[in-house]
Amino acid sequence: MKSVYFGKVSMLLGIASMALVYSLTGCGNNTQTQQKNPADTAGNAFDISTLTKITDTTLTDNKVSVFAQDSLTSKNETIYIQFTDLEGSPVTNAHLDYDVIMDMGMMSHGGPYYPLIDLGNGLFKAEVVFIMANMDDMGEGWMLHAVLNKKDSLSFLLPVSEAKPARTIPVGTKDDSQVFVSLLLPAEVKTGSQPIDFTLHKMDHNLFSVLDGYTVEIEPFMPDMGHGSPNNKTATTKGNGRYSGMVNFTMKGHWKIKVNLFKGGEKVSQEELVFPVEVR
Ligand SMILES: [Cu+2]
Repeated sequence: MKSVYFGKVSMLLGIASMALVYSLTGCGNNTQTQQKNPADTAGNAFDISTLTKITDTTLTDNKVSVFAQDSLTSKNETIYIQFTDLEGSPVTNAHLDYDVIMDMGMMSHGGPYYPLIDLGNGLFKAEVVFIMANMDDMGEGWMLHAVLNKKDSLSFLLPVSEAKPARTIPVGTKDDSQVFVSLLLPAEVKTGSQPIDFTLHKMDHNLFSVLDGYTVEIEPFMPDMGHGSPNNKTATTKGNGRYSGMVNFTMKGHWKIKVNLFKGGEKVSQEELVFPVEVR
């Protein structure tokens, strides 16, 4: 399996070389614009009371707060951005653009992120893949840049710690060089057959684009007991870099999921990825 240490070093080398082509003025040109999502806006107003506030800032007339399900770690994360007036009432007509940058001191780089979804009531949903954790004494770390109503520019420092166990792992591939494979399962799951989702993004200099057309082959096994499980289903493309399959955990305990990328029936990932999962 891939050692975390070597994964980091190779990622840093890749990032150092792409720093040469990165400029701070260039980061605005791939800013994602918001989308309306009928599925998210059709139901009742989204309840943010169960979320954790990560950070906030106050403008002349508005307050902008950033929420997440829990703390942020180095994986595919969903972030919520809320606009209110100074009294806390939602600002319903806000327009928002955003991007993410990691400031590592000597250099900066981006990461994959999806277009914003407008949940209504001044609330927006962003999905970001933090490809590494903030590192002590190396720059400011991850920052979320938001532009409100095409004029007010805001920057939020995001505390991103290391995901344990790893949920986003880089791997070399035959055609697409470095690919970030993100497993969307939490660290702990229940027994039984359940959906297993991944996102795939390729890194091309400082651009991170979604990667479709692969299949993600999964093989769960229990290292302590020397067995796997039947009736697993390879994750196949759903578009937008998203893949979905089925995984079957037949008993409680420590499981690992071996993951390989295939394209046109051929294995194209240069090494097998291993994602630990605790089944309770
Ligand atoms: Cu970094």
